Amino acid sequence: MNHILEAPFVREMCHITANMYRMGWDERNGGNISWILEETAVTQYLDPNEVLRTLPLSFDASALAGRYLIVTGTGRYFRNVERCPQENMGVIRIAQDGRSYDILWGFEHGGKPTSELPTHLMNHIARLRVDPQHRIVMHCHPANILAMTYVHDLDDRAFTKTLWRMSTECIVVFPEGISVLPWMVCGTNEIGEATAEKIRDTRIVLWAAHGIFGTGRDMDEVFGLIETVEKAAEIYMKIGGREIRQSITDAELAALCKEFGLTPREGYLDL
Ligand code: 2HA
Ligand code: ZN
Repeated sequence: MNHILEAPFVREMCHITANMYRMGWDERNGGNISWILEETAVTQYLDPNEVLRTLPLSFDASALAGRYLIVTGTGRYFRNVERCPQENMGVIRIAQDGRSYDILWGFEHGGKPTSELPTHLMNHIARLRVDPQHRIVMHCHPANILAMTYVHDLDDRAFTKTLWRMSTECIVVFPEGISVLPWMVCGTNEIGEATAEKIRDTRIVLWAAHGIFGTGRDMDEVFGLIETVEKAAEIYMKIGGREIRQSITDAELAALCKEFGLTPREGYLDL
C-alpha cells in the first residue's frame, strides 16, 4: 500500500490550507474544507475495512452513503495542516444508513472533523443534486467580504449586482450570482439547512458577519471563486462610500455575458 502522506489528495489539502492561511482567510482555527474522494483514489492508500472510530451524525446523510471525504479537523489551525496532516485532518466514510461515519485515517490524538460537518454534508448533498461533478465545500473568513456584510444590504440580488460591478471578471466567474444569509449561530443543523437551501442556485453563500461558503468541482474552481468574490469586496471597501462617478452598466454586463457565452442569473440585469 502507498503511503497516505504522499496521496495527491493529502498533498492538495496541505497546499490549499497553507495558501488560504497566507491569504489571511483562516485566522486561528477559522475555516474548514471537505472534499468528496473517489473510492479508487482512497483504497490505493487506505484499507477500507480498517475503521479507527465511528461517530454519530445528527441528521440523515444517507444521500452520501458510502462516500469518502477528506475533512479538516475541529479546533485545528490551517497554519499547521501542512506540517502535521494526520493531526489536523482525516478521511471519513459515511455509513449506509447516513446516521454515522467511520474515521479511516487522521484526526490523531482524539481529534474530530470540523464543527461545520453537518453543514458541509448538507451542502454536498444539495450541490450533487444540481451538479453530479460537484466535490468540494470550502469555508473561510476573508476580511473584506465580512466587512461588506456590515455596510451593504443583504439582499441576494443587490449584493450580487454590487459585486458584479466591482470588477469585469466577476459576472464571468459567478454568472449565477451569490447568496447571503443573515447572521446565524454556526455549527448547527439550522445554518446547514439554510445554506443548503441557497446553495442549489449559487455556488457561493455568504454568512453575514462570519464568512463565506464556496463549492465546486475542484480546488482551483472553489479557491478561484472565493478569491474573485473577496477581491470584488476589497474594491468595494476601498471605494469606502466615496462617490461612484462611473461603473459597469447592466447593458455592459449583458454584453460581457454574450461575449463569453454565459447566462446571467435571470431577473438580475435591468435591460
Ligand atoms: O472552524 O470557521 O465556522 C471554525 C469555523 C466555524
Ligand atoms: Zn467560520
